[in-house]
Amino acid sequence: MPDILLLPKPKTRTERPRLYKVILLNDDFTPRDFVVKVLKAVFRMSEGEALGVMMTAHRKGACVVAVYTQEVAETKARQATDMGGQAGYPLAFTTEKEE
Ligand code: TYC
Repeated sequence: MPDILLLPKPKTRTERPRLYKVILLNDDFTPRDFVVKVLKAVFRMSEGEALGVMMTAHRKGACVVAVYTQEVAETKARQATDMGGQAGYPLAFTTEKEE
């Protein structure tokens, strides 16, 4: 018979971090190619991925861009929104907690 080591049951469980969606909102003023440029720069998307996300937001009003931990989601949403603001566009990204 092999010896077995009996370890005490851990008393606390490690919780998975809650995830947050970054959402791109449509507007009537930001040029399509500028939205694509921001998606590629901030979210490391390919041209094709960025075009798909931009067109979904354009047609439906909004599109989920990606999911991250809260800190990363809020930082990227702010960076992307600021890129629009600095170019004089109302481009907006928001974050929303995932259920
Ligand atoms: N609707 C904009 C236009 O027609 C393009 C656009 C797409 C802007 C998606 C924002 O999230 C957006 N120029």
